[in-house]
Amino acid sequence: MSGLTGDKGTVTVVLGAQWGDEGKGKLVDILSSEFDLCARCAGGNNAGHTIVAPGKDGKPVTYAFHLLPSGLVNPSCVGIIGSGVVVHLPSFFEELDELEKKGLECKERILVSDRAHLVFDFHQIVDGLKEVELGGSSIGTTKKGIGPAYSGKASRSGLRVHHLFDNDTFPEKFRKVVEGRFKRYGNFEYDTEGEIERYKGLAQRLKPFVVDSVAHIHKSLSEGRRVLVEGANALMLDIDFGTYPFVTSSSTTIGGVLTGLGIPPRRIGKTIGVVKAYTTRVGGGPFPTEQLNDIGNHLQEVGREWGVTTGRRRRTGWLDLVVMRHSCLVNGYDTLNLTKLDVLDDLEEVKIAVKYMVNDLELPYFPADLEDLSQVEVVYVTLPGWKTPITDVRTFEDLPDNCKKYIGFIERFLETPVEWIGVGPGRESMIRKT
Ligand code: 2SA
Ligand code: GDP
Ligand code: MG
Repeated sequence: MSGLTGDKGTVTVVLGAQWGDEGKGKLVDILSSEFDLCARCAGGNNAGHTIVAPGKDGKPVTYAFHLLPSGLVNPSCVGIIGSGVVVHLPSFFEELDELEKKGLECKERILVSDRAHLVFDFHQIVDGLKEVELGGSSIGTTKKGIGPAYSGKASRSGLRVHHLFDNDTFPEKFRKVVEGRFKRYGNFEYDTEGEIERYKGLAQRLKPFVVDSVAHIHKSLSEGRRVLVEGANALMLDIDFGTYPFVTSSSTTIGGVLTGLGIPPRRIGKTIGVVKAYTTRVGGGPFPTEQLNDIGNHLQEVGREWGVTTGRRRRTGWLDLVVMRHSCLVNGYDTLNLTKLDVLDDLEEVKIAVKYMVNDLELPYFPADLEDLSQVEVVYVTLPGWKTPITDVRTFEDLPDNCKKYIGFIERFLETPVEWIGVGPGRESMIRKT
């Protein structure tokens, strides 16, 4: 395939446009054959990307990525974990081992930023304790310690990868941070000294992977290497632009690509938004088009909507173009990848949310205040279904007419072209509409 990369010296970015699990990993996997470096810029092992690709014997293998970039499925692509990511080292090594067990040799192809913040087990314990404290209004986090690690970073008490290599100061810094958490949450069970010892070993294991990621990415770009950025989580989970506080704790939008990798805006060549043909959300928080009915169950079952990291059932609903318009404003997608269109195959009709009304007045923008959001009445357009299986379709022209109409409606409403159309989980089940 040609024309998949942006201009020379720029990065191509893949971002989740809704509440996550749109199928970013699959697009990243497909694109990565054209790229030399695949970077993660935000989040941690809360993310979950499923890739179905041929293994060494040609049979399909399902890979689950959490912290590592999905581009690693391509054997000539190097993965890099940027400085905006938070890294839980035991999980990092577990994931590497798991991938190697599945026949994916990637130990020589993964780099970790020396500026990335570390997630420790105590962050995960605190994540759980915070959720308990919130009771009925808990966020529904993945309990991977993401929020506590980012709050440590923002309050300038976090520990970064490079801190691991200073044997004289690391133990004292570590004890101090744990003490702070004990003060706040009580003396939860935690073997501080045991962890300090464990991290001596982990630091030695990590050493060969560590780089100055800012220097590495800029050098790669100046040498003409092509860089792909894999977004984790998604716009509506962004700490600033999502449904706060029901969000994750990082910048999951285009801004997070710049701050998470240390690149200037002119380095962004192309931004692709990944949007599911319907909507899902894991965890708590508002979801205006949620369908707590047979339609919702159908989308859940047919779409196999279970979390990759926690196995939780994902909530489901109709495609929401009010959300998508907000998403397009913030991220400025050049093109879209509409995924899981095949999941709608059996439906008589398909609905798309196009307006939020309050007291008979249309809200001009996606509201910041969840109180306002809880009062909206959603206005839908209804389009006829196509009632035809599309998983084996490989060209846009061969899609059923009603399916093309569904895509055309989205493109016109968002004034953004759909470049890719997902019609099944496998690598081959993707149509490129040029
Ligand atoms: P956290 O753990 O602090 O980042 O959780 C905060 C909110 O962010 C949501 N979140 C996610 N939503 C969708 N997918 C995610 N990744 C996994 C997947 C999720 C899983 O790919 O399936 O396995 O459950 C993800 N990670 C975080 C989370 O639900 C909270 O609403
Ligand atoms: P990500 O977090 O955005 O990478 O998405 P996930 O991997 O968490 O969830 C997407 C799920 O949908 C995965 O199980 C994919 O294998 C699957 N998937 C991706 N694209 C398609 C598609 O076009 N059709 C179908 N049926 N499944 C898809
Ligand atoms: Mg996911």
